[in-house]
Amino acid sequence: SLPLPVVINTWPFTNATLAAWQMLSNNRTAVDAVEAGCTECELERCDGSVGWGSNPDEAGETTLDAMIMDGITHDVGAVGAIRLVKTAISVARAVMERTTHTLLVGDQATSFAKQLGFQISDLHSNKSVDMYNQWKQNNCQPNYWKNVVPDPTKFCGPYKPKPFPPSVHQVRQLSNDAYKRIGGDNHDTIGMIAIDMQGNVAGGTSTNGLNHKVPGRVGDSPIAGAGSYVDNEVGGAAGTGDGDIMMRFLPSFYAVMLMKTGVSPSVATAEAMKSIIKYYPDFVGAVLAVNIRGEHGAACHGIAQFPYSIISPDYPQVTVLNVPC
Ligand code: SD4
Repeated sequence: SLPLPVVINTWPFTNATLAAWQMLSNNRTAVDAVEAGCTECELERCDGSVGWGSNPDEAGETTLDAMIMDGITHDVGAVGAIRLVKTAISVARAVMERTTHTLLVGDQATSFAKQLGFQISDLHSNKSVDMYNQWKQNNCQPNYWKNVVPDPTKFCGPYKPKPFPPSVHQVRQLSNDAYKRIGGDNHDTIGMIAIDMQGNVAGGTSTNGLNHKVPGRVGDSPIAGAGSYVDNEVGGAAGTGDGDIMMRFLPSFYAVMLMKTGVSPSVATAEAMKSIIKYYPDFVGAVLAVNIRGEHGAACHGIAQFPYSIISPDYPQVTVLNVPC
């Protein structure tokens, strides 16, 4: 018997896995499953890295990135840095199903959601306000800037270009600081792949991005091929980690294309990681993949191990598998 249907997702976000599984068990589609799973994380605010009320940007606001991809049609819908809407994955699905576009961003993504009847809500929480205030008290470390200096009269920005280009070493130092904030306990984005009873594949992601990001920043998560990618004839992949780096390599696309040539999910994800590490040896992140035979695997870098959640006929109880990095 085929080890299908299957749901796999990043991190030990097992309630999300179960919410997606519930859909598949009721003979709903892979797209329904991915939306339900990512919604669960958005409402639960998985690890503070998904959904509202955490990881405010430099202006203190939480904004969300999400995408969904349908393996049957190859349609994609996504939102980048959407404001004031909690259910980013459902807005992404609306972009896919109610427009011929792929990605809407910022305020205009909010207006789109509003037109379709999505609730407009404040995405601040006590936690995000505390995080923001703490960052300001800590002199507003310009975590994601390089080659700039803070205005001395106003340390919390705006930032000015540095008079001279910094050395390669200084740039690397800045990047290292950014990496440190992503690893460790700061778990990430949900990235999920579901394959339904009919063997159709869907993928999706949802995240609030990175703490103190520059306002307007969009990460890898809503970018097809970066945050997630599926091909109904092959399988799917999804990523988590330092999205500013990941989106330069399209690791999900790369892993799926390797699987298409017959490579196993474990090897395909390892190769996708290698392509990043070659240029960014301090990269922190992970990619997981599953093929349409239900074989799965993941690869990671910069953390001790990467846990991912799975449920399928082979794992009838939701299970967290740990991949050493
Ligand atoms: C991003 N990849 O926005 C996402 C978030 C994440 O560690 O996974 N953070 O870069």
